[in-house]
Amino acid sequence: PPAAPPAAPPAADPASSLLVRAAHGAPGPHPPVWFMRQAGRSLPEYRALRAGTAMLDACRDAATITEVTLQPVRRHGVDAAIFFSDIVVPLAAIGVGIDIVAGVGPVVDKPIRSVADLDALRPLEPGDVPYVTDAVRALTGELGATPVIGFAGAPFTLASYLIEGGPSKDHARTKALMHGDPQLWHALCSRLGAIAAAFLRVQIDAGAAAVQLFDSWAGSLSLVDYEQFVLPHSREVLAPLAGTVPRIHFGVGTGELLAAMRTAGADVVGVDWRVPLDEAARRLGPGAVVQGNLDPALLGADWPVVERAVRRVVAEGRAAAGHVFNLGHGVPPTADPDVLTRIVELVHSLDADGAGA
Ligand code: 1CP
Repeated sequence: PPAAPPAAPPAADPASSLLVRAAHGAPGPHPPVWFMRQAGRSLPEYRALRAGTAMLDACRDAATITEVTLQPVRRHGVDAAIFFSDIVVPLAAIGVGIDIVAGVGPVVDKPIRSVADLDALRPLEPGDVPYVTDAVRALTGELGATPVIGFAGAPFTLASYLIEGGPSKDHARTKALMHGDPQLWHALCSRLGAIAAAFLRVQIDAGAAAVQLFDSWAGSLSLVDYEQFVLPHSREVLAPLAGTVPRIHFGVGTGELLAAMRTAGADVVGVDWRVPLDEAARRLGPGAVVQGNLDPALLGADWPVVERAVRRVVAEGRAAAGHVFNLGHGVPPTADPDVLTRIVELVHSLDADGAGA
């Protein structure tokens, strides 16, 4: 009979990665680093691959998702891969009329204005997004010890696109509906929360080692409104995932909401560039782990300016129980990819505890 194959070496395990350890507040040699929107338009290899393919079509093809997700890991040596998709992908997958228009963002055919419109939002089943399962599986196989971060849009941010019909600066219709018809608002957000939770589950079941819930536009709300209208629904998404993988929760302009967002069930709270990480740690309270928060606009400055700012962010992050280095929001399309690579190298040279840095 043929000789038995040699025992496979133990699989490298993302559960012991820098990212997962930092999320649990465990010490590491240096902060893990990844960038929101690292997979995307700042990379020439992304633009080449995407040429002629609509965004949502790219998000429905497992081979494309896998390649685009890997591109920034290969190029920059980041400590995590963010799954290439979009927050509206699960909505499109259940048949909501939505497209991602180049240069605009998500655009909805028939904005939600009444209870009858909720019929469009049926629950998401894993079979609705087979390309997500396939791509996460392929990625965890390719990446070994490097974690794949799954993500979803939080109920408020998804609701804002569905109600406004597209991107909005003031979220006026969203706030009018929230206050004017709280019953419809809560019914809408319950459905969106279930969809987001199911989308995260699919990614975790396929091997994602961490998840991020993006409530990008929650910073447009007062704390009182956030606590009454949004937090319960974000909690419905994150709380059931306790004990699975680390949960990161992020929004822009959320300085007033940080402590509340932590109580949604976040192991790591993302902070934009407006609040220094030591102040964020103070607002969050003991044991908090932070992610952030280099101002993306600084990527366009001369390297000595970038270097000083990166060192400051890492130093301020030491005030928290753990720190995942990131930008305060996504990589701008105009960013020079070489600057991102240099930032990764710099962060990797800095001690997490400050002893030798
Ligand atoms: O054709 C293109 O390349 C379109 C640009 C693009 C890309 C690359 C969009 C349209 N989405 C994405 C990918 C994407 N979207 C990722 C994966 C890549 C990565 O992070 O490396 C992620 C995590 C998202 C999530 C997303 N989509 C958020 C939350 C993150 C954030 O930036 O706050 C939001 C708000 C969206 C909506 C969206 N999709 C696309 C755009 C331009 C927008 C924002 C529109 C607006 O201003 O409201």
